[in-house]
Amino acid sequence: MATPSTRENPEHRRHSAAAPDFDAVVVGAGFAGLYMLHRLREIGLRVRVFERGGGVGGTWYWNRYPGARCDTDSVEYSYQFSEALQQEWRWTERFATQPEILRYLEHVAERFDLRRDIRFRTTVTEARFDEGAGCWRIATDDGARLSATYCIMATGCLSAVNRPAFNGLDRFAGEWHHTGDWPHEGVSFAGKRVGIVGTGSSAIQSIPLIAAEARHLTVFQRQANYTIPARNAPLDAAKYADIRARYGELRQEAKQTPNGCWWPVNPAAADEMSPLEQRRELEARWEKGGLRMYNVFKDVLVNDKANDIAAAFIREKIRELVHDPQVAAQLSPHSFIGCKRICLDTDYYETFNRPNVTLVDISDAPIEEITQSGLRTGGTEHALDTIVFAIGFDAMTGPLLSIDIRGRGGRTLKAKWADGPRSYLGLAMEGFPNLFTITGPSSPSVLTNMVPAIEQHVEWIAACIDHARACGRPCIEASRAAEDAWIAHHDEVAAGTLFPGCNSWYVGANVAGKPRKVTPYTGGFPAYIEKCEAVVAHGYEGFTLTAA
Ligand code: N01
Repeated sequence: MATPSTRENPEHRRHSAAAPDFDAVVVGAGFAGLYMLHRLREIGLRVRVFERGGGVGGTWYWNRYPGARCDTDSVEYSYQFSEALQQEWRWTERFATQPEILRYLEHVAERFDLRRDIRFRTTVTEARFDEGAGCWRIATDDGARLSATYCIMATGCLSAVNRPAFNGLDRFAGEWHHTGDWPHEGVSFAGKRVGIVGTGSSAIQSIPLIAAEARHLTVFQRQANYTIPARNAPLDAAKYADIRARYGELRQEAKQTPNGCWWPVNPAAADEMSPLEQRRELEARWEKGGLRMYNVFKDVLVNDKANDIAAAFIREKIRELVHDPQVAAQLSPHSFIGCKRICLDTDYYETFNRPNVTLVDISDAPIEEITQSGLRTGGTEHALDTIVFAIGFDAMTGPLLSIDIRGRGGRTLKAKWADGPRSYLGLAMEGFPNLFTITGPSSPSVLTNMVPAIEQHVEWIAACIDHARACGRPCIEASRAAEDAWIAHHDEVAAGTLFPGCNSWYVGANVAGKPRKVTPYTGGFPAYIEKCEAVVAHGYEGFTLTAA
């Protein structure tokens, strides 16, 4: 089918006072955008989705680096809104690889016929609320201009790449890549001297695979991270059949846990256990693998003494696994465990026993510059053919602030968030009517299993829009008082945890100049769901619904 010319295409004309072009615009076609489109269609809305990538998948479209895989069990990191989908899809491994998750999302897009409403390779650059017309005016990088009553940001929490800003990068003669924007054709490391900057999840997953292929790998570490063996394996057929038989019940159980996951939560605080009981609990969780170390003691994330016990246990494991005591010491983190995202690995610490791997501690000697033939730190130049930047993301607020969003009176989101993000439940904001954020700042988002968190938001937003339209008051806006109260509660809960005490992307510490603030809600998934449900039960308490 021929593409309509600019003149014929309604998305390329500026709109006047006529009815909006669409009922809703959704930005992003990852887990959140796909399900949002599906739900909005179900309630009868005309929807346009814009997606920057050339296909669906969001984070799973871009993060194609070696070893990329999910750190949440595949049987849980998947949609539950469709029992048929849940029954027909077959995961192959405990932790799915990026290609498998991408295949899953492509399957979802096909199965629910979603692609016809998605415009790919199109970045939304502006979203402005037109108070006169009561709609959002959207602009894209390919010149499209259109209007919609509702604007829903399904932009993801980790989709704005932290671009390398090192002096001299432009004169580097070799090749360089960012893990979050990896070439689709792959990268060959054979025979190469490779440097990797960063030791977060992306680096920890890719380092063992790059080391196995490269001539030499140099790892530049600023802060060491805690990582637990993933213990990935093919899914056991009998266990998987049992899960599928009880999927609904298990999903409900997960929603009762702070992280929205099936892993067992220890009901005991560390000081309610003997040293032997603590040890057994730690060993069991280390042996089982996965992120269950988050719940090893009830108080591990709020009590520094409990946290010290878990942290010391991991440091002991590092000393057992890494042959060189000096390297083991450098790999041992000194921060609280869990206040930076715990990583999962396959043979990460063991990789530092290889003769072709060198660890360079840059905690006291930041990278000075990239040279034509490598990288200089601490006055020493390291000769490199390829540099991998595994330096993470401008998390949670970055994807939203990369769009010029303007609410009532032309007020920018950037101005509203100058001292850190403010929102009612991470769903909506005062001054920005009919704008919703899926897993936005101040919702549990990255501290829970993302897919159920996304589904809960999508369903809440769809029900809210449906209600607003049905009662003839389609314009819905969070009140300043409700937003203030939520942020006060959010900040108070966060202050009672260990999260403020770490330089992590949860607090924005990894991006220069970003206001420091614990951004995800730390009160747990059940408390959050309860609050969202109470808001609805009290007639959308904290929101104002108006006719225009
Ligand atoms: O990014 P990160 P990531 N000079 O921010 C270092 C999710 N994820 O892409 O710790 C030198 O964690 C930085 O150092 P420091 C998961 O939620 C999930 O690895 O800030 N170093 C750090 O070591 C994860 O938490 C999965 O001192 C610099 C590293 O780069 C999140 O994404 C897989 C630097 C960045 O680590 C982000 O993970 C992968 C500089 N200028 C990711 N700037 C799965 O589910 C930064 N660093 C499997």
